[in-house]
Amino acid sequence: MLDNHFKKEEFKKSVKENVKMLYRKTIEEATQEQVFQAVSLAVKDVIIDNWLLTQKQYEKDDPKIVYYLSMEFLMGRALGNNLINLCAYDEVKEALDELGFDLNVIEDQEPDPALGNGGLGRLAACFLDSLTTLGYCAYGCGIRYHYGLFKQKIEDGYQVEVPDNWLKNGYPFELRRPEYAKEVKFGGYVKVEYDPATGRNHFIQEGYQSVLAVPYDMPIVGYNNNVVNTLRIWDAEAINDFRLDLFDKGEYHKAVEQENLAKNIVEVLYPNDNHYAGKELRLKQQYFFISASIQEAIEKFKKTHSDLHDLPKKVAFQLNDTHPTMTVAELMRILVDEENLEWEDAWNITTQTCAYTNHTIMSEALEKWPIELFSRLLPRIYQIIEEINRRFLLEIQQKYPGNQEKIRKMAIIYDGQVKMAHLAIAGGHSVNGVARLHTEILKKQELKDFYEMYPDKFNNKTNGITQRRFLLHGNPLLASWVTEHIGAGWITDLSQLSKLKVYADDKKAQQEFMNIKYQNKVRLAKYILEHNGIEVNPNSIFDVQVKRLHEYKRQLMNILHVMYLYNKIKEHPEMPFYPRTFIFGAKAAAGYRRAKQTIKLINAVADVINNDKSINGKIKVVFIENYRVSNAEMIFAAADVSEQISTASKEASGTGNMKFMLNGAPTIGTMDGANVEIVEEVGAENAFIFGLSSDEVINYENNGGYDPMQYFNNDPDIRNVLMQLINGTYSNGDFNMFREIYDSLLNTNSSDKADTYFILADFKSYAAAQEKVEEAYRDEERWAKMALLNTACAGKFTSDRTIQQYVDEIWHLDKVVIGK
Ligand code: CRA
Repeated sequence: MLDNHFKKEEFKKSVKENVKMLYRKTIEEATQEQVFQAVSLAVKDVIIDNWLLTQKQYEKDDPKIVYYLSMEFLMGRALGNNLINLCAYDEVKEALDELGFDLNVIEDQEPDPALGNGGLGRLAACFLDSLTTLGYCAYGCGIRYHYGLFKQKIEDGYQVEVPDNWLKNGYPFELRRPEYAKEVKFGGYVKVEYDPATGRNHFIQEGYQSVLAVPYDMPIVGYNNNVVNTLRIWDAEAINDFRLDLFDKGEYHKAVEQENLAKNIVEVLYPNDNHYAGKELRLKQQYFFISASIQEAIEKFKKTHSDLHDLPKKVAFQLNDTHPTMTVAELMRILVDEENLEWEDAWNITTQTCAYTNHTIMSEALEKWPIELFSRLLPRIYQIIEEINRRFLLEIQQKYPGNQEKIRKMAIIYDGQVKMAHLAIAGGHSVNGVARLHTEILKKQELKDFYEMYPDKFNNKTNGITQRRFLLHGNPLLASWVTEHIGAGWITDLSQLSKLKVYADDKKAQQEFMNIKYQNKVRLAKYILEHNGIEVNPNSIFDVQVKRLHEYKRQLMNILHVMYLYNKIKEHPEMPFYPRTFIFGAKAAAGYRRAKQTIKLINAVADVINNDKSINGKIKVVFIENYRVSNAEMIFAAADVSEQISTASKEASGTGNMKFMLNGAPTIGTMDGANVEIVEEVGAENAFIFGLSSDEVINYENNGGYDPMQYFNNDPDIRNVLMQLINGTYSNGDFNMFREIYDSLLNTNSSDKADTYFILADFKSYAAAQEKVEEAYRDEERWAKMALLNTACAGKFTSDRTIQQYVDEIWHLDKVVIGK
């Protein structure tokens, strides 16, 4: 084992030295941001030694490698997390104290690398943490967007997007690796040349434009094991030689175009969660990072192996949703066109190497590219997909002779479109969903035909989260308390949390647990006061819904319920009511109008209720601006109630639900996604479940929907709340501000379906569940027990468990020990 521990004096010296070298300043003169840079470099120095050691060990052991291919990695800040995983957090905190700096403030200087939208991107980040902590050889492969997900400002209650220039001051943890640059080609045409010597056709792309993909590596530090893996994100640069060549030929225009291609391609992350926008630039981004990553993987493999038929023994490609599905065709291109393998051999290698994770059944998220666009941008890749499709259709016909319906539903190319999910399923050996219910819906509904044809490919991998970030770093008080009671084993083996169950009825433990929750609420209240100017009462129930804003997640139902409660309090001021703070945090995709209106509604309701003195602060509504990984850690730690209220069947898994549970917040939710498994672990008596089941929802959908009007007509409470959307109550008399939301629920003047997400159908059972929450919270002992049991039963939801299942059932990786 390498002694990676921080010798305090040495570390202080190195920080001062860095400040001097970087800024020509003494540490006393340096700004907090400059100290952040200096500290990060000192930490990186330690990490790099382990990074090198890990590399050496990999060279020696030659383990199988998984490449986790993803358009998104929502890493969150690195400094604090790296210190946690190096087990050096306390030492560094002390060292900085002695230098006159506060580690928390230094951590706050780091931009929050937001190279992802929501759950899918954050899952990728948790997976890298777990892969490394478990000692597996893994690369994350993605894109170095120059602008990550926009920063959210709230102005007059509306969301305003501000560009996230996260690289502005330089990012200390990345390393540029120009020696691994790759050329990626777009456009042009394919020339076919017959080679009489081999009797084979050769396919040569000509007249193309190209960009240079330049990798930047970020270290992924394993917990206390000296393993450091790599997140490799690709930047784009113009290919200079080629440009000069064009200038010579007088093709100025083409040269400039090539420069622009490089500039545009990695400029910005598309801000859509669970939604496919069909933009040409997005397709370019996909091929760009896949081509570079696959070229690199093959090159690396060939350095130490001579036979490409062995690729599946040494390499696994995991496709994080369909965004990286180009992998299948690019690998075929390299094997057939460049390595001269026979098609059948190449196909066997490809399908044994690739595996696909599905993250959604939302139809608007399905990637279908128009043939015209695809074949123009990627002419050779398109030809290869045509051939894959041709052979796939033959297979279908063999299995289901004469069944045109199967062809129509399963073809990879159909109706002028390339269907990426179908390519991902045909081109790999594994298809997995991200929670048990989701996988079952895939098998029975969305991917039924594929499941019938390839039952063995389908499997479930319920998502997980890393406890290192979301408990050890995010909730230090609770983390210490847990360690005091059951030892530190939970940090790498979360199932040990179950040892806390014996404390569920222990008065002292309950009090300590709730006291920690209270302190975390005070911490969040302070943040809210500083950032929102709203004073909240830490003795009120903190009821929290933080996640992307999406209609299916039903933030609208939550705020309508707040309106309903407010009406009740106004009508019956004497009725008992336990004070509640409803906390929201959510970004809406920049072009998602309905979602943005919902943000405005939440803020409008907050304005009215928070300023109504007559209700004595019984309800407060807070919309936390710019919800992101860094403030999420603090929010989960402070939550009493976890809102997981998606329309059943729509939320594939959810991962926020697990972070709340781990931090001791019971769930109010529907039987959707991983909520089902959460309830299974913690017991129905320790959660608040309501609403239609997924079967009921799917049943309605398959039979033409349902009629929300009946609820409007028969339920005066619902009617009142809906009327308030159009009578100016929350809009200073403006009847139109929330008209569209009202219409979406009832559709009085259109033939479109109304209330597609069953808000009115679930409203009353939601309200009833919320009453149960209040009742349970009033009983202090009962609540403490529930909260404690949520933490105690969260063991299943570590991403360490998820990753071990991927390893055992899909990737079959070898464990590596450093210094062995
Ligand atoms: N939006 C699902 O909706 C799931 C994550 C990670 C999502 C979540 O329920 O927890 O993936 N799907 O598996 C998605 O991005 C393209 O589909 C998500 O983050």
